[in-house]
Amino acid sequence: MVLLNLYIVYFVVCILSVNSTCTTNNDEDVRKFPLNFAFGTATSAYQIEGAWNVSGKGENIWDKYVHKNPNVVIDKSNGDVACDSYHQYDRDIEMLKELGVDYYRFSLSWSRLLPTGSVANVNNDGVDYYNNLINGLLKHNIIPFVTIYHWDLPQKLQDLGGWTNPIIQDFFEDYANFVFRQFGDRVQHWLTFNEPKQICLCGYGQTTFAPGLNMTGVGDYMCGHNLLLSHARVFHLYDKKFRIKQAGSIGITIEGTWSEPFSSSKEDFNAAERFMEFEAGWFMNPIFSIKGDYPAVMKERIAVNSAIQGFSKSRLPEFTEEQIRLLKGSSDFLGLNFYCSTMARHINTNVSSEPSYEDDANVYSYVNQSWPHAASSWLTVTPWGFHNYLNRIKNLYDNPEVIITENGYSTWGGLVDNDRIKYINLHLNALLDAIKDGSKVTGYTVWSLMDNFEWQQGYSEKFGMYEVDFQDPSRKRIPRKSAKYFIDVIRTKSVKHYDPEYYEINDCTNSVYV
Ligand code: GBH
Repeated sequence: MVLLNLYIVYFVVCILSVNSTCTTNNDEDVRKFPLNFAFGTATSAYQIEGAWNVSGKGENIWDKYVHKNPNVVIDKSNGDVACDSYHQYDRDIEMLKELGVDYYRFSLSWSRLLPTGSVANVNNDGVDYYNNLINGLLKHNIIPFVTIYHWDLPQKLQDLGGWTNPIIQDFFEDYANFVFRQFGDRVQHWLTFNEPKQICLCGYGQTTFAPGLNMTGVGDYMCGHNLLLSHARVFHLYDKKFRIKQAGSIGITIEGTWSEPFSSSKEDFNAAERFMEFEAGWFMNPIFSIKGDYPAVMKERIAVNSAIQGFSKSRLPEFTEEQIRLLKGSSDFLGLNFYCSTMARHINTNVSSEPSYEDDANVYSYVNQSWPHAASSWLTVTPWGFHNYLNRIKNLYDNPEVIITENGYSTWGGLVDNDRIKYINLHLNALLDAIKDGSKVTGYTVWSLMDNFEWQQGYSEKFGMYEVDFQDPSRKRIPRKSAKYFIDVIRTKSVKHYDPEYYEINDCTNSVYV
């Protein structure tokens, strides 16, 4: 997908290149992005919109989950009001304008548009809301980049079994058809899903995310299967019915964590590979590999463990040849969310009688305590892992176009967020290293535009380039230092080379800030 018109960009870059970037007098310290490279920032509906029961919106699984089990969220908060973007979207657009982003990645709330999940029952206020948002973005030349599903299933569909019931494929296809018809005349960049692995592992395998089914080794694989088939159907729907007329592109976002072997032993190397195959490979392999289907190591291990446990067939559902074919290549680009790395160690375990994803993967995966990390305990700062991960994608999947749909850093708050600036700088440098190695990365998205409802962490961990005052009824938003840093990156389409010997973020005094 080409997010940017080259000629306009070239013109802007020429004008801006007379300005110097932050702290450097040495041209060699400045690394330029390709001319058609695009920058953006991301949010998701449940995390920012609020207005959970306003103007005809139906209940979704996160509404229900957090209302019923307030203790799953660390500060017992919820997304009832969140950033109140349902009412404050003008300010959101203004912030995007301040940043100068090329695009804004946001998600549609299925139950705001279709309160029961079905196209038989449309909520026109919901349609108006997204029309206003999309039109407002376009008015300011900000490209809307729309995620169709970011975790908030209409509750009625969950009552039918959610992603474990194959009927969900029909509902998802109808919903996607509806949004292409409503918004596709102006939206040309689509993502079917955000992070299938999290939806299925955390929501169906564990209790960390809604709907909290806690059926590890069974519910997670059923969810993944229907989700992949739903994705393929919507890709082909777009391809056949909308692509020519709407001239857009459609992909999927998958999160990738780099897994670093504990030692140079073959066993640890295999454990790290197995970890990555069970996590992102579960969804990348069927769509992006030449051969298609689930990763071989997943198929083998789950089949063996299922047999030992007395199942008559594998707990991992099988694709037909036709389904493998439909899934292969069903994405115009790979949306990659990259945050961090983990360590992997080989372990010898006896398969327990209970089905379990962990047993199936059979990897001891842990956070290396010597790596720096963000406020979120899982979020280690490993830009080298980002570089490695991009190389892995290039080599494994025949070098697809990649858009970084999320990358970001959490703090406990405060406007001077030097650590976030450093994180973004390091990851942009790693991204440029990967491009140098031949990766086709065309866009970079910061998670997030502003602080928001961070799922089970509530409002405690803050990912925003804008701080949001959750005590203020109008949810006032204030730019952090990182917003100002990102403005410079976008304006100059360049980033300073990171060198711990002399790099000082505090030196950024020459930049033109808002
Ligand atoms: C993204 O997931 C999401 O797309 C976005 O909605 C979210 O706000 C953002 O990251 C920041 O978290 O607490 O140890 O159980 C990134 C992948 C998946 C990482 C869930 C954290 C929970 C780890 N995330 N995971 S733990």
